[in-house]
Amino acid sequence: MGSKENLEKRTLPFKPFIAGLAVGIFFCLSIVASLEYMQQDPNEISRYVSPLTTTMEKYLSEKPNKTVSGHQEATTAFDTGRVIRVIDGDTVDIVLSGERQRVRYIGINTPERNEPCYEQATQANIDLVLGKTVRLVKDKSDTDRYGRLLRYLFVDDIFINKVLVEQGHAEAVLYKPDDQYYNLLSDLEAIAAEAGLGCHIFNIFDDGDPKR
Ligand SMILES: [Ca+2]
Repeated sequence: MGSKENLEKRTLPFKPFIAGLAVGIFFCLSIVASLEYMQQDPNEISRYVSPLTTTMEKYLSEKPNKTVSGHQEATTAFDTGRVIRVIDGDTVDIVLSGERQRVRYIGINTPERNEPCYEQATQANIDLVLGKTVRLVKDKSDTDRYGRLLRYLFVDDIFINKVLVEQGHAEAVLYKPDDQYYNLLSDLEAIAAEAGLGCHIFNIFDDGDPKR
């Protein structure tokens, strides 16, 4: 009797330990088994993950679309017309829906009629757009005080305002509030000035008088 009681007293503290160990082993085996199972069958993982992924993809794909369509409303609200006359480096006449409209390029300025390099800048503009179909893209303003349309011009993928600055035939000018490309155009003007391209040799772009 005495020895049996002693045996029970000795084994009693081990019972919770053994039970805990068994539970622990069971959990470890369950995790290992489920990991192996998932590794073996990737489709099984995707079956659980895909509803979440699909929701996320849907959300992500919807979100940029919303932004893009908002962006498109702002930047692709464009007209397409044909350039019938070039006035100077930054102004043209365009036929839009059968109507003749004068268009002033935004973000840039080219020399006026009485200034050096007027002929070259005008010729550069003629070479780029005369007789061509152009896309007219608005920034924020529609027209200036002279009733001219204020626009960025594109011939296919060629951004005309930008090319004129790159060539050194135009300077970048911030006509508020139309500032969408001002930083880009400023950087390109600095590069053209550094290279002494186009009109920069006449030093006419730093007079602080960016006339329209
Ligand atoms: Ca001008």
